[in-house]
Amino acid sequence: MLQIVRITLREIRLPLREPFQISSGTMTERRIALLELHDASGAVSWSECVADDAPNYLPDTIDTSWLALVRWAIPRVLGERFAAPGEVRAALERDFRGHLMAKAALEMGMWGVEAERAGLPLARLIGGTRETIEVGISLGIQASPEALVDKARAALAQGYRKIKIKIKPGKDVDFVSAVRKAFPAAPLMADANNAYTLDDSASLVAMDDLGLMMFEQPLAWDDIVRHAELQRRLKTPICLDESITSLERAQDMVTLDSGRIINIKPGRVGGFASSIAIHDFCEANGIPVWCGGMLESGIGRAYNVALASLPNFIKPGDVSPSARYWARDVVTPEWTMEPDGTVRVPLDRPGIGVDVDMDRIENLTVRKEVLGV
Ligand code: OSB
Ligand code: MG
Repeated sequence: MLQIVRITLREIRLPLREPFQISSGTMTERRIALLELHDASGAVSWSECVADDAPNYLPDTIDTSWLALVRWAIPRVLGERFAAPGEVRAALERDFRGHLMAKAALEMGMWGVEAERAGLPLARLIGGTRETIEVGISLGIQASPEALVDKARAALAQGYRKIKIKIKPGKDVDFVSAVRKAFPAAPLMADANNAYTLDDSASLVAMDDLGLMMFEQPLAWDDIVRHAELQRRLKTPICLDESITSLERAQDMVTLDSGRIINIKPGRVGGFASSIAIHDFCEANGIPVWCGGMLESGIGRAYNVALASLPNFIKPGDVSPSARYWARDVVTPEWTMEPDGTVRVPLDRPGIGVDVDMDRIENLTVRKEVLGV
């Protein structure tokens, strides 16, 4: 029986080693909300909210998520008894719309606590079958095609199994073509973060013969219908990210053929129960999935690694090692990548697989709120 008696919410600020530019904005520092969850049994675990400062990815921000957690989500869970973490989602969904990133942070934390309680690695608790995860890198928009080629060369030399190139109109065909020309056989893909409309699909069509693994979320963040029209114009599979916020949206994608691959980010879909449901549905329908990332600290990364150990995560995920993002992470050991481009799933200890560096967290904390006893 899970029973959370206290949650400490913290906001930390973590500067990125280099700015990360996507079509809708540039990030130089992450504002990260962390949850420390205490169970009545004495088990403790941590989780992370993926919402950032601005609503340029989805509507959620760290400040709206904080409010949703304090005012609505945490009060539904605190002191309540749950037979299993899979039951938390229903408690958070009843008459409570949206705020999926807040719900996900709390729900995932309950899986982390249950893993501690049960004495199981998180990956094993959820039925993960992999011992290693294949890793891809997500490269932000660069100043020139030459600069991008240099970044891609360095990433391939480090062993990355997939290179994802952020694009937007005017920073697309020349950039992606230059990388393809330099590395004719490399596993490449492009992510537009909603920067296109059907009217300017010509540049996507112009990249259709570059042998890309997929185009990620070219059209609007909440669109399913227009992506189906775009998919009809392209050979390259479309992968949806922003548009897939639930199992139902994944079903819609398959019904309409709006895309053929899904990027699952647990923080975007409301947590692990929803992620697992989407994973299982995709597996049954021949849709490959991979685990996306939101520039998480080592705490959120632990959940992504555990999730990506499920069997239908058959394409490399955006689960780069700590050193890709941070001068120093908030966990020990930090997440590392092997020379063959894989991250090891921590299977030798219960829980999320890493220790939280409390001194570092205290130093980085800019606000804190304690709920419960
Ligand atoms: O679209 O996948 C995205 C980061 C912030 C917001 C949106 C996205 C991303 C990434 C980063 O691509 C992937 C990573 O965490 O390495
Ligand atoms: Mg994306």
